[in-house]
Amino acid sequence: MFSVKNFVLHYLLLCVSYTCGALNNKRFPDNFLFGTATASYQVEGAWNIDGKGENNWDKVTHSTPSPVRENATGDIACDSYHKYREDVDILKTLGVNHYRFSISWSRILPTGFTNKINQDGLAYYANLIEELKENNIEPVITIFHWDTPQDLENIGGWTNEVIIDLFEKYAELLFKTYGNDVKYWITFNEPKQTCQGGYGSGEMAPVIKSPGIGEYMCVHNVLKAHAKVWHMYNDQFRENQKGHVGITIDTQWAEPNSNSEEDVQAAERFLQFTFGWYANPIINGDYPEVMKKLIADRSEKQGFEKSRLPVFTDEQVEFIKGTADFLGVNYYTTRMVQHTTDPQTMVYDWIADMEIHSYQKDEWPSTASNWLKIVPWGFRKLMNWLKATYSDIPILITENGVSEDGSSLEDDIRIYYFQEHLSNLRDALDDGVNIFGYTAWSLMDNFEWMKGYTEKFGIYSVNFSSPNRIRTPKKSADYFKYVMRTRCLVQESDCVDSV
Ligand code: PNW
Repeated sequence: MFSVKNFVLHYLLLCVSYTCGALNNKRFPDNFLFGTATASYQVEGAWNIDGKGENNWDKVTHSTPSPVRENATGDIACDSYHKYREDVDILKTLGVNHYRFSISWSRILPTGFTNKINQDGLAYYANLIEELKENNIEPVITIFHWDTPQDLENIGGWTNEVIIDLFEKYAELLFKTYGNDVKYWITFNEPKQTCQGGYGSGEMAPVIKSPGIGEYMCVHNVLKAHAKVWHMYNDQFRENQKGHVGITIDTQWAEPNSNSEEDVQAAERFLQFTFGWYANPIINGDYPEVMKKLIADRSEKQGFEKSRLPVFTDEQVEFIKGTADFLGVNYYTTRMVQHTTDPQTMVYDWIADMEIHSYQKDEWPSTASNWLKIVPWGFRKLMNWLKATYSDIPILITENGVSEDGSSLEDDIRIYYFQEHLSNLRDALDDGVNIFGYTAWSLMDNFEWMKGYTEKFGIYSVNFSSPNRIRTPKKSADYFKYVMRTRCLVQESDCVDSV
């Protein structure tokens, strides 16, 4: 169990195994939010219960052959649909300030349209919100975390612009129903995964492979939908509900491979293509110049009549500009980026369009997820890049975490990951970055998309073979609890108050 003595010992041991910097010993400010996150498809289960409609992840996980590891599905997952009270109890035990979860569109609107409103679905989230509020936990709600109603997916999903108005109607229903109790709304979680994964590389639902075309069409619609929802909230709800509407974007930090001008520019290009693709329109009104130019040039060489990157009209630029009250940021890992000598001019997809080469260093510790090497300093660098690039927009860290294979509840690697990342985050606060909260991914082990249940991100473990999905704290839950209580990363006698 967790004790200060164990903690010191433990940290020293971890430092033998991994490279440790000195941890920042300043307390986090009193008003800084700490929480944990989940997403509807990953935890709820009850995929066809009480009137929920089918969505794209139901469809993909039920297809044969299934693209998901071990043919796993989210049919039951953590069964949070039935066990939400227990989830809130756990959150209370941890002592978090907020809980980030997402709403399943097809649980509320089974067809995606407002022709049919599922009252049981509405009641589920009302109960969850009430339970959270009673325990003084602030709900932070993601409106869309990748689960598109299948009826809409059938007609092209996010590549068909009809979805924009339907998404607005869905969001309007959420604001009307829950808005008095919700201060933080996130329109989309990681449009890169929805769009590049869903319609570009085909590695995520709906598993459409249309590289260089599909992902750009998808993002164009996502950005318009985001802006419509922000304006609708701003015009109709903000005055009474006084909440904040943002979007969550993920990126790895891009570290230049050398300080040559070419590598530095390549790393900046990576960030503009990965983060700026969404953040630049939302903050400044349009896609990053470097993206517009490169994709237009490459499209021309490839024989396209116009750029594969769709163009916003002046009116759309004005409409999309300034539509985030805060940025949600998901950070997990870092890549080294260098200038490429092979720009693959005739290949069209988002990765080739960047014209870079990237890799991760062998010496960076890795985990159960092959893409996730542990690079805590990348977090601080990313925070400083965001401040420099988007002039002090408020930032909420909406995800940060690490996986293991579930073989032990002694998840030292996760404690190490949290300590080092939170320390870098605390450094970023010292650097003057405007960060108001941190959300760990994830509250509990859950359906990790195409990896099924083989990669565990939870600070609570879930026994997926027990009928009632028993939750058990891992060792990191104790550390997390300690940080929530003390707002400090090191042993209490070494903590200093923040000024
Ligand atoms: C996030 N990357 O996805 C998602 O929002 C979660 O639903 C998911 O469970 C979690 O991360 C862990 O995978 C990401 O390559 C997937 O940097 C990949 C990356 C980042 C986030």
